[in-house]
Amino acid sequence: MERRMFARAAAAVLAAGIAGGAAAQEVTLRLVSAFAENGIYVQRLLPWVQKVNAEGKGVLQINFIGGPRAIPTFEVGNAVKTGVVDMALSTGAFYTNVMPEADFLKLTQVTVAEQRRNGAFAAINQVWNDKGNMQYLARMVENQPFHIYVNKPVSKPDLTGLKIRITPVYRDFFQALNANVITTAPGEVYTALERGVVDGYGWPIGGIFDLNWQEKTKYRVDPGFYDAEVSLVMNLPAYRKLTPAQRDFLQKHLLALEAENTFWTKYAADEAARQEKAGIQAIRFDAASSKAFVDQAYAVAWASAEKQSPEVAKRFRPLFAPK
Ligand code: 173
Repeated sequence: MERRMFARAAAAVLAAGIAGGAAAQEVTLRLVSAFAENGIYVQRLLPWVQKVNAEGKGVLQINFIGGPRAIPTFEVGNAVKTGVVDMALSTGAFYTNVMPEADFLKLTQVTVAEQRRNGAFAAINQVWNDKGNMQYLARMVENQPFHIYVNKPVSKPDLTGLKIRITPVYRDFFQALNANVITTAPGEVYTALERGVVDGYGWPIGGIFDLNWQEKTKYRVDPGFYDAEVSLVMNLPAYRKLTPAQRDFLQKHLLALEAENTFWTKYAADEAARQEKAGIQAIRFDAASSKAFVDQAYAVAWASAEKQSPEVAKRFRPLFAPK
């Protein structure tokens, strides 16, 4: 090629590159939720999305597609992994079909801020990148322990003879307590209770009113155990395609979202009071049994984690341990 022609061709390629770059300055990310749209998690996420969109003109926009009607709860993880959607609000228990490690995040006993400081967040991302083709973006729920809710009284930490709705969060622990377990998405809990298919269910301290489960709930077993993990995850190639400006913008807003997690402590107390008002009775054990109950919950879950993914469980455990 003659020198001048080459220069012209190079200029054309460069111009196209700049034009392409300019067009790529605003990206729109498709977001779905594995949790119901009218539930507390999505209700807290939507104002954040609005803020991102208001401040992200020309940089980054988020298009909220919807909840489990758009993509069924247990399929959301694969949708993120394969890039069917760019981003999702979910919990690890809903995508153990992508990697068993997803469910380990319920075992964190330090704040997400601390997880970012102590290397837990980076360690999580290494696994999420390698095994899930995902970027773990932000945890938007903290300080929401799980509980057992039942319609038959229990007097000790023993679920013998009871059919309990679960997700992977509760499976090993409730089985260790002799329950018969049935896995369902949150969207099927009400009907399962109504039809007597289950005698109870696992759920965090907050949110049972969102799907009217209080109508079908008599007791809550205390204390709670683990910490509900609800997070934003993103398809890894989509994340890597972001320009530095887009990534910085997103990161700033993800940290702002996490900074609002102080909300959950008061919400837990408010929801417990609301349950009491609705006639849901707390079943409490003595101090020694309560401690044994919580200790057993963690022991059973870590034993299961170490069996499912020994190397990752070993890496996570010291990083998730209380300070
Ligand atoms: O559906 C569930 O009970 C569950 O696994 C979960 C996890 C995090 C928050 C709320 C529910």
